[in-house]
Amino acid sequence: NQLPASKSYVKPQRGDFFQEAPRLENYFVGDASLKSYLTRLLPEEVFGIVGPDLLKFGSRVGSDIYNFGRECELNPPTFSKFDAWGNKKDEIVTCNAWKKLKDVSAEEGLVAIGYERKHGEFSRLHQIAKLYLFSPSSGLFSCPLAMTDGAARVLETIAGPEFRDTYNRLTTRNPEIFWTSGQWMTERAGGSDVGSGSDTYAEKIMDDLYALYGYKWFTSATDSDIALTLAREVDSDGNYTSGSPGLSLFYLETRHPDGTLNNIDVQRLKDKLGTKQLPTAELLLHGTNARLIGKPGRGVANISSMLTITRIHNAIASVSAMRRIIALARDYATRRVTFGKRLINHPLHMKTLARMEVETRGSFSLLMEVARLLGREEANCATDSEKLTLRILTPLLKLYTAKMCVPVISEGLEAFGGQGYIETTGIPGILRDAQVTPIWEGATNILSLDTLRAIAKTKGEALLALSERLNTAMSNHRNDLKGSANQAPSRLKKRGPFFNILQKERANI
Ligand code: UCC
Ligand code: FAD
Repeated sequence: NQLPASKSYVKPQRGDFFQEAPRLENYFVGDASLKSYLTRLLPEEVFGIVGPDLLKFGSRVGSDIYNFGRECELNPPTFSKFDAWGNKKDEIVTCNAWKKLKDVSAEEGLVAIGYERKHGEFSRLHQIAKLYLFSPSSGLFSCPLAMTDGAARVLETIAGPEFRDTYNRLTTRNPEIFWTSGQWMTERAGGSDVGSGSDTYAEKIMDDLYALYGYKWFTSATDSDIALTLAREVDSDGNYTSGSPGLSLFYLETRHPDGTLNNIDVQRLKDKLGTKQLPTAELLLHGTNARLIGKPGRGVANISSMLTITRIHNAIASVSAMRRIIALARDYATRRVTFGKRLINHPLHMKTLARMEVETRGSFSLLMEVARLLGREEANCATDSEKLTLRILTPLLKLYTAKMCVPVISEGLEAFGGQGYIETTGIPGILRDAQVTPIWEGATNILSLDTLRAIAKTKGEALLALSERLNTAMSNHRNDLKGSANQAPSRLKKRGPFFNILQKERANI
């Protein structure tokens, strides 16, 4: 064989082919299920306000907010125990983008919308739709927001008027005064079994003012302004009640008015598999000033209303991460060519994406149903049956969406081939962060047991309410399917291969 005269192919070269990256434009515009759900569920006048807000926000979560989130991923928090001269400073340093995300969260009303209740029973739907757009771009600022929302609910429903100023700070749109909250429940001996595991003691100083002594094993968003926590009251003779009935709920501010820590030693930052953007620390409380909230000994029951909210936020994180990776994978499928055609034209690839889509849409519907019910409960217009359904669906929503998001996101990562494994694409972080959702806010088995608790506490009424709701949904769904089967095949075809495969998948389940 003779080499051609030019020998151009033997010179070193990078080649002419560069793969186009996946692109997303406006996240609200691109999310067909979110748009169609809100159009269907919200009254026209409410959609007239919510729609434009989400449209504007859908663009931000793809631009400045996305960039802040990436900056948080690339500049994780650091911890510095001492200053150069050996003085203890216990400083958790977060990047500027993390601080900006706090301001954005206030300005956009990401907690406030749920409490202003401008749209009555639909306010939670507005807030949760907005958080759903925010979460995958948020650099995990979604985590402090979840706990802030939960704390606001506790202060609104259980705490007295002396906590009004704090409540206002948690629910404000003014970044200058906006505060976030932590939720410190877990200790070394027990994250699930909090009643047996809690070894934090509360010594009364006077009235409702206490000093807390203990070691909190996991505290996320440790840079928060306040925290709700559990501790065991000890009397002057050192007596206390063990187990869950001995636990009370306490409110604390993490810093004294002069800016120093409120008798809290930061021991270290956790070295985690994911959620690296988020500071999670171990804390030693040595006389931390705190105030009792609610009745003594009702700590677990009182913090449960916080758990209801944070578990719904957990589901927002799980479902929106699934949605994000599918959106990216779908776009990529229009840009990546293999075996002579774009991925979107390989039926097997599209079937893989369609399976993910079905799982995500199911999870999304469950999330929105819970959001709808929560909004109705808080606007005092939920029926008894709706309240019971909300109680039983909340643990089911959390456990199911968290469990499903890990395999769905793993599959989504594979849809990018080797590029899905490359850090700078931003895709690996989605999988890493998903793995925490089945663990925190109650591991899956604990949520299964909470479902049984909901059934037992209501003497089976919650299960009955859910089964009635499911029967109605199933019969509506059967009618919908009948309706779509009657559609002209040519109309289905026009919607493209993705839609056709989705229809088949729907028929299979
Ligand atoms: O992980 C955490 C933060 C992570 C960072 C934030 C992520 C935000 C979301 C993501 C966004 C990106 S904080 C730690 C979370 N920890 C947990 O979730 C704890 C998991 N363990 C449990 O849930 C357990 O089931 C316990 C602690 C509740 C079990 O305690 P007990 O004392 O053994 O439970 P009891 O005796 O059954 O219940 C005590 C009382 C009862 O009320 P009464 O006395 O009136 O009968 C229960 O009905 O508490 C009530 N209760 C509830 N009420 C218990 N659970 C609930 C509930 N879910 N709803 C209503
Ligand atoms: P365990 O309770 O020891 O559970 C271990 C396993 O046993 C789990 O799979 C569980 O499902 C199973 N199990 C336990 N009991 C039962 C049972 N009765 N039946 C069947 N199975 C059971 N906590 C906070 O309070 N505040 C925070 O800010 C916070 N941030 C966190 C951040 C991260 C990144 C992580 C990973 C955790 C965080 N946590 C936080 C702690 C988290 O809430 C706990 O890890 C979680 O609740 C589980 O508790 P545990 O680790 O003690 O596990």
